Amino acid sequence: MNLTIVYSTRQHDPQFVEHLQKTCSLKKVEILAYTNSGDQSLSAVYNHALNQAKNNFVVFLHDDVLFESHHWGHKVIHHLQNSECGILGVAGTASLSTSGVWWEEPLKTIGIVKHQHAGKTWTSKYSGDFANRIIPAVCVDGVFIAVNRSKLLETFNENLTGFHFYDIDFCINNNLAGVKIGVIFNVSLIHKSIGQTNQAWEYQRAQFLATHKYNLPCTLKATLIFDNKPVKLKSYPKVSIIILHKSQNFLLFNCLNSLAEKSIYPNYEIIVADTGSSKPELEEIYELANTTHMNLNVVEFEEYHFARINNAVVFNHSDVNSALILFCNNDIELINDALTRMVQIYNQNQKTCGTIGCRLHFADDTIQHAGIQLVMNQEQLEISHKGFHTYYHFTDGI
Ligand SMILES: [Mn+2]
Repeated sequence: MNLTIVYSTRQHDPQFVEHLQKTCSLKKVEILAYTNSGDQSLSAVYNHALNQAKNNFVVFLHDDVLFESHHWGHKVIHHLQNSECGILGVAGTASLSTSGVWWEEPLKTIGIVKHQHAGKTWTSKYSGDFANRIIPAVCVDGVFIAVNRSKLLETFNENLTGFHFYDIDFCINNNLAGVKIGVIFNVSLIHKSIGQTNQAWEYQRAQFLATHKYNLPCTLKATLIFDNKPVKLKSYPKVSIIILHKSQNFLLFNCLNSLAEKSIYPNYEIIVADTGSSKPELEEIYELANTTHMNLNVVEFEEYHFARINNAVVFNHSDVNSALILFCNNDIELINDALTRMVQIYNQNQKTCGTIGCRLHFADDTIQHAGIQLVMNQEQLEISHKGFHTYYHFTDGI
């Protein structure tokens, strides 16, 4: 399996061809360089290339990029071969708003690209880094577009003149036709441009919107990204799991079920601190405590005071042999073995870390927080939820 690389340029530059050959690390790569001073639109050039390319996998590039990673050709081929995607990019979004500007909804953008301009290099983090994963998108930026020709259902739109919006239009048309699109992270490139918009860009944005007015916004749901590989530890210190509860038993039962289903942690006790459930509700909880294989105890309190009750359970009701305490709300469900993973982090960082949390998602799979962050904002210390309401603004963990 091989790759065809396509780009359009104003002036032929043999050094760029050499750079592509060297960094993609594919001996038999086909490079189609089109010298075009502007008389042909990019859509026309790219459609021509789609017909000319010898290979099924084709990469469309700007001529102002530098690759940082070697073997990127192999990585792209691997992604295209092993995924459902017809189109891959390095930057894009899971939601294109009615403006047609893909970076306009920062909560839903995806990808990491370096930029270089006037001697400065900086990194645009449109999301966290997802290493070898592909994150689903509705469109990707034209700086780098890799396609699986046999999966494409639409070509580039030649009604779009010029050099802008050909990429977004191509993606949206394919996406609407059912082609899967994604962003990859293991191909690292520097774009020698700041991506500034201009009059031509505005003109073509208007052209694009005239066609796609009724297709926007075009939005995907957030996808839950998590690791599910079983984790084995050298030691399993005892954990006391403390859950405050009042009524709404379905929440507690879903929480406990998820723990039973997802976690293989062998050494824990659960203490449900009830703060005023009704008698029948309490009976249900006691019945569960008596029948479950989980090590579950119930303690009843007359009042509801989150801090005081947690303290009381820690000091008066938890096993003195417990090394660790997990304070857990009743309205969460585990999606993987977060308990074992948190203990793993504890085991690895015992000397430096006293408190460990895990990433929390809302029910719509967006992020509630990927940790709580403290930021000095001028003279003020601010506390906030890292990644709040974003799709992918967190870094994939262990
Ligand atoms: Mn460019």
